This record gives sequence, structure tokens and C-alpha cells, in this order.
Amino acid sequence: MNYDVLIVDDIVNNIQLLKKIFATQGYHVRQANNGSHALEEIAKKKPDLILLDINMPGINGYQVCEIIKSNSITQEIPIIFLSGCDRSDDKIRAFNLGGADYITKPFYPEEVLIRTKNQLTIQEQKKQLINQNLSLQKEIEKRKKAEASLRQANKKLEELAIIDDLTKVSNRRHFNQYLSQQWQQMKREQKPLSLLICDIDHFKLYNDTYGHQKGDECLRCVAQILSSSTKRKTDLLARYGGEEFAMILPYSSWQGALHLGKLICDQVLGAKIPHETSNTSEYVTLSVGASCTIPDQKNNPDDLLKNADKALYQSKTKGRNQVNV
Ligand code: GH3
Ligand code: MG
Ligand code: MG
Ligand code: MG
Repeated sequence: MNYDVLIVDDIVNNIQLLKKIFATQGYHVRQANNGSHALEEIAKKKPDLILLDINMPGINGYQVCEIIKSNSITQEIPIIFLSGCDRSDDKIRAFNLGGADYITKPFYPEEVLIRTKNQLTIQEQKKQLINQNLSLQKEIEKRKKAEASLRQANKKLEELAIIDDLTKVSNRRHFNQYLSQQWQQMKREQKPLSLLICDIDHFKLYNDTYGHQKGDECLRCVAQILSSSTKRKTDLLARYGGEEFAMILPYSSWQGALHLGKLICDQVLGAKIPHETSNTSEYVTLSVGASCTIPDQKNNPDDLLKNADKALYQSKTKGRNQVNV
């Protein structure tokens, strides 16, 4: 590689000699006769390596080194001191200032060449490491992003798998999962678990009168009303069947379930969705069946469902638009 080496020395002979040896290696050599000249050369173009004399008129080599090392742009340039000062104090000072190597004068040209090559190789390896590190970091970033979008996609899929397409409330599958989960939880805590099954009255007639599309709209509207009436974080509303919804109400007594059942009947009626062919009301109404139990060994979630179904049947036969338990 065509390295750019800056030789800083106030003795022209030294420079000439070094230039000769470096030329044999194909290095591009620049020269400076004193400290400030050296700094000018460095500012013009950053060299790959600096050979630095210590004793020079004006700024000495130590000071030049300090200036180079205190500048973030130039601090990585390897500096080899080349000096007549041969006391260990001088060398220690040079290394403390960040010098990479130290050669004493009079020097052997071969030694200077080898030490220069060593420093250039070290520098090359450092650059490679930095590049490897950079591309590794880029790779890590890329993978992190890919993982994040995968997680997001998975989350979306999981959500879709438990949501009813039409009404956007939980689907029957999620209902079943949640019911057995809450059954176990309430069994452990010995707390009541309530269930509401809500069935839209005369919905077949509604479809026959207004069409299937309006029927879908009505289902979405009722789902919305029911959804906003569930207050606790642990409550779950699901679409249980065609025009049937169910609510799982952990920690809710049968009085609480009845109260909520009554409330949603009132709210659906209060929404005044016209239903001219219903013989219950001129608006869409809801019939609700409620059940409640403290789970134990003797009963199971199916009993809770059966009881709510029986209560719903009562609501239907007693005239609809009501809740029974
Ligand atoms: P009842 O008061 O006894 O519950 O009478 P009903 O007509 O509501 O009950 P039935 O079980 O006879 O009819 C339910 C109707 O719900 C029939 C079916 O076409 C309709 N339905 C079920 N799922 C959907 C749906 O996704 N969209 C629409 N528009 N209608 C649906
Ligand atoms: Mg039904
Ligand atoms: Mg119905
Ligand atoms: Mg029915």
C-alpha cells in the first residue's frame, strides 16, 4: 500500500536518509523541518504515520505529539519518536504522551523501516477490527429490527386468532380458553364466577326485514353496547354464536350479574335500533340468561353454561327483553 509518512526533523541529512529508505518501500514521504511546519502538513492531509524528532527549534516533538493526541481527528495517527535523547526518562515521557514507539539516534535504517512497518500493520489491524465491529453492529441492528417486526406480526396473528371478524370482540375459541382459565382462578381464590348469555330477540325477522347487511350492522352495534358496559379488566365479552354474545364476569356475584344483565337489556333497547317486525318492541331487544357459582370439585364450566342457557330460555319464554337467573 502507498502509505503516506511524515518525517519531522530539523536536520536535513536525517530526512534525506530516511526518504531514501522509505522510497525503496514505495511509501509516499513528506517532510517538515520543525514542529509548526509539521502541524501544517498534518492539517493539509492526515498522514498514516509520523516520525517525530524531539529537539527542534520552536515547538519541540513532545509538544507536537501532545497537540496531535489531543485532537480527535489526528489522535489515531501512530507517532514514532526518533531522537538523540536516549535517557529512559525521555522515552517514558514520549510513551506517556501517546507515542507508539521510540528509536534513538544514531539509527539503523533497517530498524526504522521495520518499526515503521510494525506500526502500520498494527494500524491496519485496528482499522479492520473497527470495520468488523461496525458491520457486526449493523448486522445486530438489522436482526433486532427483523425480530421486532416478527414479534409484531406474531402478536397481530395471535390477536386475529382470538377475535371475531365481524364484531371485533373475542371469538368463541377465546371465550372457551378464558372461561376455563378463570374457572381455575376463581376456584383457587374461592370467588364467584358469573356468566351472561345474551341473545338478540327475533333476529331472524330482523334479517328478513332489513337484509343481512343491516343485520351485520346491528350485530356490531349491539357488540359495541355490550363492550362498553363491561367495566372490570377481568370481564370478557365474546361473540358466542350467530346473534349470541356471552360475558364472563370473574368476582361477580349473581346480584351483580343480574344487575349488569338488566343494564344491557335497557341499553340495547335504549339504543332504539328500529325492528318493526319484532312483536316484543318496535326496537331491537336482548334476552339474557345469567348464572353464577363459586367453582369447586363438584361442578364445572359446562354447568355454568347450561344454567345460563336455561335462564336465557326463561327470558325468551317469559316475553324476551329481560334477564333471568
Ligand atoms: P329468538 O328471539 O328466539 O332468539 O329468535 P331469533 O330469530 O333471534 O333466533 P334464531 O335462532 O331463529 O335466528 C337467529 C338468526 O341470526 C338467524 C341467522 O340468520 C341470524 N344470524 C346469525 N349470524 C348472523 C350474522 O353473522 N349476520 C347476520 N346478519 N345474521 C346472522
Ligand atoms: Mg340465538
Ligand atoms: Mg335470537
Ligand atoms: Mg333463537
